[in-house]
Amino acid sequence: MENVSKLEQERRLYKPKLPVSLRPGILQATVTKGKATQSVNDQDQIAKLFPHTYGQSELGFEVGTKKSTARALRVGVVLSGGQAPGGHNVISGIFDGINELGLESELIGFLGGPGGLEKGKYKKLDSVIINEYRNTGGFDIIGSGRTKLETNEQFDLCITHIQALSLDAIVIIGGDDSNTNAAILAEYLASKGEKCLVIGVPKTIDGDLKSKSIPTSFGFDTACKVYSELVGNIARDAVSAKKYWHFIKLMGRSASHIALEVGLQTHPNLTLISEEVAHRGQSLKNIVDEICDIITARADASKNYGIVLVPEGLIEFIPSFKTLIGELNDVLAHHEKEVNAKENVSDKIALLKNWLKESSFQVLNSIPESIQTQLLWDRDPHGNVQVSRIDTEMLLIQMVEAELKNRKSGNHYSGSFSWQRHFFGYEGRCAAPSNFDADYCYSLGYSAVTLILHGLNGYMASITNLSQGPDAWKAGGIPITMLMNMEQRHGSQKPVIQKALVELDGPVFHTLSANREQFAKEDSFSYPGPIQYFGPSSVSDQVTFTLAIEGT
Ligand code: FBP
Repeated sequence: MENVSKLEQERRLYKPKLPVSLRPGILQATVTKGKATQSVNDQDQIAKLFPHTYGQSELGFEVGTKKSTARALRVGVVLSGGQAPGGHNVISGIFDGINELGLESELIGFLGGPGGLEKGKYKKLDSVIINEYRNTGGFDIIGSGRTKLETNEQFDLCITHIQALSLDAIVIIGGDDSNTNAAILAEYLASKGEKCLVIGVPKTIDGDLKSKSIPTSFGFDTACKVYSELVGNIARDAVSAKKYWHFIKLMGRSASHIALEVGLQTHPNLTLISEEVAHRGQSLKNIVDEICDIITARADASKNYGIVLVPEGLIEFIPSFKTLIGELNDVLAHHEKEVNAKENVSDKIALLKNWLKESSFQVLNSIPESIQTQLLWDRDPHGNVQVSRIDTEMLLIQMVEAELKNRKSGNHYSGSFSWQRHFFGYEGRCAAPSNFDADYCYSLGYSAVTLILHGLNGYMASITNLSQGPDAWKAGGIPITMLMNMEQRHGSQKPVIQKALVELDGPVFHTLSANREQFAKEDSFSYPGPIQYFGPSSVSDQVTFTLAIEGT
């Protein structure tokens, strides 16, 4: 039986669009220098840690009057961290880009993420392989992983493989943590006098790798469109059956950009935004009360159904939980073995009492055992709690149920409450990239090659003006260090890329908050339907509300 779906067969023929400055070819592109840059915070410390790569200028590409000299390139590529739609197009952009420079150019794909670079596991990517993966979702062309490159031993192993393969450059396609890896590797190679360059590409469905020069990370567009289709379908079911409250957790480890975007696309009765919870200093009880107020008001209007969107990272933004998780991270960094040696959760909690502050211990003690267990699960290699495995929506449902019972006994609520829970995350991460992501990713791949051709190290490929369509896109690059600051990780201060959270005084959040009352009371759901890859451009080339509202 045929393995390649009809859609994939058609999509393989799609020719992604490039920014105007790269259309005549990479050799025709010139680089214009902007101002020297600084890190977002902790400038002195970051400058000291990155003496070779700190303070470089922002760059833009223009169409030049004469061509640069062609020079075949040997480039290694790494897919790092969580999957995001469009990764294969970054790789096909790099492949086509280096092939413009000479037939002896070669693209080496390191297998299974940064670990592949460390262990020297790779495969050569030729046109047969690349053509199979054009415009497809997933990272399966070479696989991905979350290994953190941080020790000199790891970097020295990378150098051995870089030298053996005579690589001119490595492109690391990743999120904030992976691009932090890229910046550190770039600095290390430069400090050792290695000629190999390191270029980053902004990936993550979470949308939190973002700045003025990086209007969005790739994958956010497609993932949000998939989740919005699903949430819209559920809303239509809710309004048809009129019997369930649906609690839908949406992926996005930390920032609530996905929940906000999906909220704008579908108009649920409540879209929780973690950053707002933190800003208002809300407790879990405050959030539950807010949900119950909406449920009660709708029950009074005979509407015992609705939709609540819960951002995946919510729990980490509730101030008391934030403190608890911060303390747990530090404690586990030093005492993980002792804690894991205890078999049952109650023994682990009793042991943790020795190291946690009393207030944090009380918070941990107040939550169901299932959530306690999930909070203690291993951190990822970058020290993050695995929030995708915490049943926050279930915790809310249980607490809402209890509160509504209370209200009923006091005659403050007369409705009926039946619930359904959902978690949408992995469903969207590997979808076939939308036209936007297909074009954006291919252009990022091309931009990465342009940066390499011009000998730039420690840069991230960047495309701006994204809301205006490829004819108006501006390609270039920014030094990765300009996105960095110092943060507490694994129990000590580390240089990392600062996550871009939802701005509560920004126009995107304002659009949601201006419509909240109406969304809560009425059935003003919107049904975006599935991603359209063909057909009228008004539908198939739509950008996210986030990009359109920000106009970036
Ligand atoms: P990146 O930051 O690497 O892009 O990963 C994002 C993400 O999809 C988060 O939204 C989610 O919390 C996490 O990955 C899940 O991790 P895993 O793939 O290890 O289950």
